[in-house]
Amino acid sequence: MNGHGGTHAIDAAVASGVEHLFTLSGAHVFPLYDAAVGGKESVLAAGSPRVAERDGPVRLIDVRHEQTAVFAAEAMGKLTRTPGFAALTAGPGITNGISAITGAFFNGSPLVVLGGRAPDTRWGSGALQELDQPPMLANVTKRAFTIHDPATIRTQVQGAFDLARAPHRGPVFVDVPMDTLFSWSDVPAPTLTVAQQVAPDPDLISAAAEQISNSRHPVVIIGGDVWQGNAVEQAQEFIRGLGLPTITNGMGRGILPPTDPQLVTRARSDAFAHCDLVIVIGTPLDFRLGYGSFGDPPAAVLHLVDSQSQMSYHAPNALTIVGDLGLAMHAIKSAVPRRDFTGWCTQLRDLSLAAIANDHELFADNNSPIHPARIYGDLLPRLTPDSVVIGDGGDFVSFAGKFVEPVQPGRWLDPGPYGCLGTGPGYAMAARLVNPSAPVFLLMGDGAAGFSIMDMESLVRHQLPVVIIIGNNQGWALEKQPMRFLYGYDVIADLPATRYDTIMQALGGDGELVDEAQGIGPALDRAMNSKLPYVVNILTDPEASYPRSTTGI
Ligand SMILES: Cc1ncc(C[n+]2csc(CCOP(=O)(O)OP(=O)(O)O)c2C)c(N)n1
Ligand SMILES: [Mg+2]
Repeated sequence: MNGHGGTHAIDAAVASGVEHLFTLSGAHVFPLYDAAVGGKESVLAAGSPRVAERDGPVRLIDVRHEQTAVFAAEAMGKLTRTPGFAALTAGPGITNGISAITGAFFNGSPLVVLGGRAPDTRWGSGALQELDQPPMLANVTKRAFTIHDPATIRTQVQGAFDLARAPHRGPVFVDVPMDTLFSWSDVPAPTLTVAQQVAPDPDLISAAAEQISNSRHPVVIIGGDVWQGNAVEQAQEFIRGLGLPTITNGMGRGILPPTDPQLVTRARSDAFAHCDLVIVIGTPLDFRLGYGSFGDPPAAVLHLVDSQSQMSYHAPNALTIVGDLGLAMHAIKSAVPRRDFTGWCTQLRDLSLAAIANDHELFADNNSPIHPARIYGDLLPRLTPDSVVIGDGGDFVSFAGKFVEPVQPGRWLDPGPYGCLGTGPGYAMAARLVNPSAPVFLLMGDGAAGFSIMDMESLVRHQLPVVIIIGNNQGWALEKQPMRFLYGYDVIADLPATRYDTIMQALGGDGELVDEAQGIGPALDRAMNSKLPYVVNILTDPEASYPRSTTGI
């Protein structure tokens, strides 16, 4: 193909299944935009720039802050299991995207970020935004590199996409000097490489099968790599075939529906206190899982990971199996002789159902001020099986994680272990683009809302209606309560009762304030029926904190 660097980069993206490019305009990456819309003739034929942006070979979605471009691209990778794609202009465009790239790195989300770069011909002379960016990204990507030869853009960008989608998935950063990206070259498209599935070690499979057959109280934890690795069916067969009680986290949520008798997420502390084996599949043994230490004396741990980089060396008791998660689960299931864990599983399921039944008191509480949990009393009955729920915030999102149990995988998005506030509008943008007709609910803390509030305008501009529920407790509750606990007082934790709903109206969307419990349901209905992004700004009790048992430290 003959073209400038943008043409070759976009061609590689399209060959990798990319349909959207998230960005904020910068001259260093203009050739990408030119290729995404199909050049000047296509823009003229489209009749308007907005139509051309939408209907080109790759749809251009422009935002108001680069972090939103990367959050949206990351969410594309999370939801579609195809690498997301963002372009950031040189220097500040790229540094603005670093937190979001880091989040993708922690989440193992497939993502390619293409950065602009000052021209090679001027390098060292002090060109605008001249900065050697890959060293800044090296620590938070699978690979960060520069392409200097226009004739290699096609293959090297293709390589970036192949690497991002190979286990263990994650972000790849590549920058291209302006003179290289604007140069023309004629190169053939390379052949696509398909990552080989790594078969797990058969001896370790036998050892794992023996561990399961010898255990009395095993429990399974399913994490996001099971979803990313396309191993949902194998996970369901493994869990159901062996009758194992199961807890889900991150993008693993929804792999078992709430009605499944094996799902015991709400009995998690009882399960960990009394189990003798924890089978952790596709998620690290990090702070969310007590660093891999469950109960006292600690239970044995079987850890299935998709690549060497995911081994947790701090958990010496763990038997770790590296390889394709689907292959590993299938092989272990076939090797375990018939065991009956029904009694143990039923015990945990009953505890789980009892915890869920207990929620109803808070769900029906009509006292003033509104308890944050009360919102779910009206939200849960409105969630359809295809609804996507996104959390961005502190305590408010912990409540969401507790109460919302997705019916299908790929319908729940949280920021993950990096915990960066401000993911919301970007994640919502991707969720709406991927699911044009499913309801999308974005749950935000009032503090979180401030990080990316201007990108609510991007939702309006791109006609992406989303129901945005702000749990407005007038402060940073997740920091306020720990500070009180440690010092007996708190500072810098209070915020005003800001009218985020009228901000949304000013940005072209719609919204309303809710300050009494009976108003929540009707407001949600109006939001869901609106054809616009809609903020339901709910004033909640500043003193009602999430009953937290882990600190993350
Ligand atoms: C970018 C970023 N800055 C700061 C923090 C620290 N932090 C974690 S939770 C939290 C409070 C969030 O407040 P809000 O979104 O209003 O939710 P609430 O806890 O009040 O429900 C803060 C400041 C963070 N995780 N990410
Ligand atoms: Mg708050």
